[in-house]
Amino acid sequence: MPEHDTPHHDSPAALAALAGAIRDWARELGFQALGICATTLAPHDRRLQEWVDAGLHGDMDYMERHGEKRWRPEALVPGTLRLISVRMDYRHDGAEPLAVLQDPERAYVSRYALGRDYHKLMRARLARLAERIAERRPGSALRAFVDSAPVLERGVAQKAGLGWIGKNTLLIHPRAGSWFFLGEIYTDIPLPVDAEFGGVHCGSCTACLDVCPTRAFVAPFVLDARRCISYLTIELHGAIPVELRAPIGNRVFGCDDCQLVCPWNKFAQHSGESDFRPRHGLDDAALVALFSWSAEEFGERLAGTPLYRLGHERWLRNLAVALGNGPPSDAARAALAARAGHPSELVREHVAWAIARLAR
Ligand code: B12
Ligand code: SF4
Repeated sequence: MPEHDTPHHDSPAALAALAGAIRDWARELGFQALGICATTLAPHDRRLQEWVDAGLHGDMDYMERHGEKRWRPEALVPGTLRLISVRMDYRHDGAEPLAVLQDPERAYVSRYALGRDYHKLMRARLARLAERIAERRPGSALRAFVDSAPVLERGVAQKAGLGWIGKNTLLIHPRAGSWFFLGEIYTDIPLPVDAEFGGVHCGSCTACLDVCPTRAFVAPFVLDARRCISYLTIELHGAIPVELRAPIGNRVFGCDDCQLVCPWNKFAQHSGESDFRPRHGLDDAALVALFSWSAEEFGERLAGTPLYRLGHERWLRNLAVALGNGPPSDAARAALAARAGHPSELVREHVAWAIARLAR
């Protein structure tokens, strides 16, 4: 019987062979990198705690709710010995981001959100990877996560050798930049671990800190989520603070500025994943056109994309802010006037703000 058919034979050679096979399967499933680490996440545990204690997470209560489950993988999934971290690139060809950002009549949707929701795609792929591992080693515990609140994904990825955490707090790899998603499998298989990624290679560069439209970085490596446009346009449920509306510009869902200026992103690979291709011209759409979508059109067009969970009301909130930041064209004024009596107080207030801005 060949060695790989003796699943519970945990000799170092058998485990090394299994780790090699897992890397091959991951590549076949469309992941660009995979690393393995043990369950100790220091110093990321302490930093997370400091971040939450300082209240920098805003209304994202789930950041504090999970307590030690976030930094102690064994507390989240008892019996966990190893964390398998994977990377999937998402940047696609399409409209040039800077050209869209510089055109105040267009809507900037962050590049990760233009195609199919990555949670679904990556979770399905990770489930397939877990199945293949279980076929080779029946009885193994394998649990997949993608962007799950209880997992400290960037810390795990750094420990597993996938890159360093940059001053913009994103995970960066010297040959891949930061335009990628992360996912994990927690397992009880004592696989050989990879070397953690050594060093922080941002040098004296502060491009990301300087470009941030809302000055959201408290210090290098520390983000005040409450000021980040990604938080304001995606996570925040209520009104966008008035003083932060103008710097949002035409960013209607998320923000990429601190990635667009990062010199390491010159080396980012474009994704070959057809599911991440922009849908409905979202990479370069006119604000007025998107603002005219009814709730039904919003639902039909955006189902299956990350934008869907925003809901029509917050979609209109964000678009109203962007229209208020744009030129006072007749089309923008008419579009806003048509929504001035919207049933939602949230929408009405942002529309009124935008109308007042354009009247100045
Ligand atoms: C909450 C959250 C947000 C919040 C808060 C972001 C933040 N920086 O914390 C908001 C809504 C603002 C956000 C925005 C975005 N997010 Co987000 N987000 C998350 C989530 C769910 C948790 C992040 C978290 O734990 N934050 C808490 C802080 C403390 O942790 P951290 O940011 O990792 O911080 C580390 C460093 O700051 C470092 N650190 C702290 N102090 C110091 C000091 C020194 C000296 C050093 C070296 C390090 C250091 O240690 C911390 C712990 O490791 C993760 C998924 C997950 N479960 O992990 C996705 C995730 C981080 N987001 C992701 C993405 C893509 C984005 C956006 C690019 C989306 C967009 N285009 O709008 C932006 C980027 C904004 C930014 N600059 O971070 C990806 C990042 C991929 C990557 N390459 O890094 C993730 C991993 C989701 C995924 N599965 O792919 N996000
Ligand atoms: S995503 Fe935009 S708003 Fe958020 S920290 Fe980066 S540059 Fe600032």
